[in-house]
Amino acid sequence: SKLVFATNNAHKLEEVSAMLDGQLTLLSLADIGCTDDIPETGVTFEENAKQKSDFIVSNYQLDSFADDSGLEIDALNGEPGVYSARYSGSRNMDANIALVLEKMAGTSDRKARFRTVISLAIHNEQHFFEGSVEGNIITEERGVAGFGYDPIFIPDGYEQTFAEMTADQKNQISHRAVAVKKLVEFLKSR
Ligand code: ITT
Repeated sequence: SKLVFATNNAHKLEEVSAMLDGQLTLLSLADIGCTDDIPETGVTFEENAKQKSDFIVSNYQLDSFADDSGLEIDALNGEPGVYSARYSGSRNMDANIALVLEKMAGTSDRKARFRTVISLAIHNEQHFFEGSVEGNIITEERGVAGFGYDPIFIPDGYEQTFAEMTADQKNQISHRAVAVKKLVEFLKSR
């Protein structure tokens, strides 16, 4: 059976499609003709992810999952967190990264993590799958691959930022990979 991936983020769709490697047939929002601005008003990843998957169930009567994710920086009390996509007030990632680096200037505690919560709405049931990856924020951007905050995040145990890794490398170890593996295991077990 087919599952809608309720995201407008082409990078998420590409990463998750690569991770699934054909194990599941995904429908994109484009595939189902959804051009709505899906509401995302929660204050937690769980709430936002659930809003996105619920929206597809309510409006399209299709099973669906959604990914809500972001970067939590210890020295910024967990910011940008659920505000990661628009931390500077817009979706401009140059501005978002610049704001993070400015707020972190002179800060020696660089510890941070990426988190993903996947909400699965299937057969009128609700399930959540989480993934996170610990790491550090560097002081200037490195690398051009990936998306979002990848150029300033080095996962623990590595020397490259996510943006210096190949897509395959990032997709082996990322927060999203951890959550997607749990989603796949769950779907296989049913
Ligand atoms: P959808 O809600 O349509 O899925 P979005 O980009 O708005 O797309 P979120 O609300 O979950 O998604 O915001 C997540 C933001 O966190 C995203 O825009 C990036 O800035 C950042 N982010 C999430 N995963 C990331 C990753 O793997 N690498 C770098 N940054 C990431």
